[in-house]
Amino acid sequence: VKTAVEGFRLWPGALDAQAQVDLVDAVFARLDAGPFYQPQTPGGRPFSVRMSNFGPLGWVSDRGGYRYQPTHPETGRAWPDIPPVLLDLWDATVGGPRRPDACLVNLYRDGAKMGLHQDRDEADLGAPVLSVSLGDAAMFRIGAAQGGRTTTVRLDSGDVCALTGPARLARHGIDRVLEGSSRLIPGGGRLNLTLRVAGVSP
Ligand code: MD3
Ligand code: FE
Repeated sequence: VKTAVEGFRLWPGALDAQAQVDLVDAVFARLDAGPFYQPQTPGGRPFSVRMSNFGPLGWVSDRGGYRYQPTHPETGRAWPDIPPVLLDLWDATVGGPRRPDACLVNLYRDGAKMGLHQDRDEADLGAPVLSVSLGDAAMFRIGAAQGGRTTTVRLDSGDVCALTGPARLARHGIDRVLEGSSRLIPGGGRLNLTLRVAGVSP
């Protein structure tokens, strides 16, 4: 896929139908231990996206700012483990010296979207990010870190994308979700799983 950003890689349909069902099962099996919640921006506004995390570290946002922390902000419990199949997918796609220690789980329902932003709360901004889309399709927007022109890419259920090198600091967001375009997610909507190397090397 041609985009404005070098280092953006897309594997359309990387996960077949059965792999998508299995991954949704793996996510839902962990939600009792790490339920979705609605984070707030540092300015005190609620995100329209609901979030949870898997792994040693999870991305959270509240009036104290953006950060990674080892526990769920509402339950105080450790985040559930990252589904092993996602670590295998990391190895098979971006690989590298370090495996991810954080998996942000975003749930888009009822018109939820995500404004244009950069991801820069991770300790090593040289490490890649890997993203898996499940459920309803979404229109994803991406442009260079410095600003300027952006490109829209449709992300369908089972698509995997990687952000490496210059794309790591790209501006990106989700303009809209095509509600009802998939029946994969119980209760409907779109799930996005993002694997990151968030913490410092052990
Ligand atoms: C480009 N999530 O969680 S995934 C996020 O679909 C986030 O939920 C979107 O942006 C979603 O921060 C987009 C694709 C993605 C993920 C991480 C990136 C694109 C990225 C990091 C750097 C550049
Ligand atoms: Fe992001």
